[in-house]
Amino acid sequence: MNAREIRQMFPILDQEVNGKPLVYLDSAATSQKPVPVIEAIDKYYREYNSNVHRGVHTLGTRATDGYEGAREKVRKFINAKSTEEVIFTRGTTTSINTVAASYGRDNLNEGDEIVITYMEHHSNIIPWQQVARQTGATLKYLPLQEDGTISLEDVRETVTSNTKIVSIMQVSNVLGVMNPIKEIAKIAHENGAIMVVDGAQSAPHMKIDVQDLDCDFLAFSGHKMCGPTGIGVLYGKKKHLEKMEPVEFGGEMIDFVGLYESTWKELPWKFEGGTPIIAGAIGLGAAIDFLEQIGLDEIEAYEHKLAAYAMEKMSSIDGMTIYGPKEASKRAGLVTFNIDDVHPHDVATVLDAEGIAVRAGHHCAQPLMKWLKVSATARASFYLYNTEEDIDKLVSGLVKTKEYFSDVF
Ligand code: 7TS
Repeated sequence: MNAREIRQMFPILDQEVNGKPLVYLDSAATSQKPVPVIEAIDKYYREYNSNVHRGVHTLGTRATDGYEGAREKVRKFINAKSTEEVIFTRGTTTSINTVAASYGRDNLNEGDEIVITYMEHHSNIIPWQQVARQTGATLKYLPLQEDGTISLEDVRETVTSNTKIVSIMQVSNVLGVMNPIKEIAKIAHENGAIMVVDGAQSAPHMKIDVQDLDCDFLAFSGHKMCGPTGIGVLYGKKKHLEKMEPVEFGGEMIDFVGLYESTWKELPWKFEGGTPIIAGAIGLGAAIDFLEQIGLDEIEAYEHKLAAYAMEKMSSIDGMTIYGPKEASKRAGLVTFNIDDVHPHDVATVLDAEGIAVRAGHHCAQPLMKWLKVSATARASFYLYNTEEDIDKLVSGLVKTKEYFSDVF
């Protein structure tokens, strides 16, 4: 399938916005959904909507098979050893909060350190701030190189025998950098720490092998990888998950409930209190099938090509500042930028009038904005359905933005 054929599988893209064909360049915020994912969810609700893990009736069994079948698809997708290590959550945010509130709370003490970086998304900062406050542990920030990349030398200096948790994003949602997670995990382990990976921006775009990375936990969201909102994954090594306490208590996650004490189900269900996200999981399973049919390596290579093309075209615009590494080979498929002194919200507004959707703001990364010494930026992010033509339209839109604001001021 080429990009044009892929694009046709996303019905939402076939529309006009403000009288112009839609150019969707905000997939880092959320991706669009292809027909097979929409149909899988539709089919579940039309044909076998039922609660899971409880009844013997036929619809209940079909729903349970769909839900647990999706778990096996996720297991294969990230090469986890067992489905016991795959927990369905609401998304990356919930997954990281679960690790912090359970593993963090039980394993951190005064004097222990949690290492994160300046480039993290708020959902990989605040849960650690909270658990640091509760346990007396200290939050330490790994410095960034001038171009926003991480140096392993800095990792070796920052991670010490006091470090208990290292939590880092695999791909930055602002700088587009791809971090050397496997190497960082090795350094973390040499120091007796665990490695938590925020995979929100990597899982949709590249092959992930949790055994090869040797990470202890991995968090990602379905909605950024062609799946529905409201579903995500927490992968954890069984040896950790087995010892961890659930953070939500109630139906579904229990084995025996007494008047004053209760016991939990085995993995992974002890972490899935309440009626689970059944349609979401089934939709995520369909998204994984879709991405694998195209091929994650192919998607990654295609997005690198788009990023290189965008970097080349965009940097030729006068007054353009692009954040993150200049070399396209170090970047994933997104470009964060500012143009002259135009406020990024104004950039996004002018582009929207041209039918082009980009994100403007702090991208839930205020510490990184501070590090970049800006209050906000604009960002164009690409996915498998974007084409060079989309980037050409973005570049024309940016030239128009410049002209518009040079006329105003
Ligand atoms: N981590 C990273 C690296 C992210 O990019 C995001 C969302 C999250 C965590 C949170 O994911 P959620 O699904 O739990 O919300 N990033 C963005 C973004 O860049 N623009 O909008 C959402």
